[in-house]
Amino acid sequence: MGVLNVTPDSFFDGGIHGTTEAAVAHGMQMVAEGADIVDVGGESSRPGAEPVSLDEELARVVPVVEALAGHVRLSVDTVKPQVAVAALAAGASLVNDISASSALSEVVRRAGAGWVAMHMQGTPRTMQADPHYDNVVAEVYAFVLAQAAAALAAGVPEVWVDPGIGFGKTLAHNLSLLHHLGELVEAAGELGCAGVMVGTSRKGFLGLLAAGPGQEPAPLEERAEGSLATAVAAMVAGARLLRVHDVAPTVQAARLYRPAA
Ligand code: HH2
Repeated sequence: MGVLNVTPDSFFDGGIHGTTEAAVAHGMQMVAEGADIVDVGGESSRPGAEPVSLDEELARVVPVVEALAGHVRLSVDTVKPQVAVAALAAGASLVNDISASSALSEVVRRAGAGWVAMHMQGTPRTMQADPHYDNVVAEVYAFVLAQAAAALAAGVPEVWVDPGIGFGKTLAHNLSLLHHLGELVEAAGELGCAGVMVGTSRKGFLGLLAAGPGQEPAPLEERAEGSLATAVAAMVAGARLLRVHDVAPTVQAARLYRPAA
């Protein structure tokens, strides 16, 4: 899954694909590089990000979905039911829901589309202030599996679960979730989910790991290696959907895990 942020403030590609034309061109480039899905987002969820109005988000997302429809499977990254409805009508068939809310899963059920249920502690504006868990692995996995079970029981035909790396989590929390990912893969499979999705691409914890103790976090440009390493680790653990900015190298790595034709 290639990331297509049509936003001025996303942490990695904010402002780069700000116009519909630039966003569509970048989407087509990711298709050429081998993305199976393009995830279109019109509201940044980076730590500290401010919410965007409904009209603004619709104006950013819908023209891009319309233009890319027919070229690749499209996902919409939104927490607003109205944006999900409009994007599904414009050609998207997957809703990537970082709030894992029943309002969104109901929209998806009515459309017969797919749904990603992601875990987040708090909201993007405040989530990195002081994340706390008694047992991060148990709590995060129990939450996404419960949301998935409810959606499947309600009749959503395709449900993915995502631990939400970086969403209200410290470095230690993120690493624990990645180290135990195989357990989520197994439980999601038993439940009847489509699979586990993971997004580590260029995130802050990779900057901390690249820098070493006591140093400033490594900048975005120095997080490509960590992004690919964590993508491969997630694939080894059984994750089947990786949300990434760097499609070409991740597709090369993914070919190692695809059954030979
Ligand atoms: N991460 C981001 C956004 N959406 N969705 C899922 N399911 N999983 C993730 O890990 C995830 C996500 C954050 O990254 P990005 O979209 O690149 O940045 P921003 O939120 O600033 O637009």
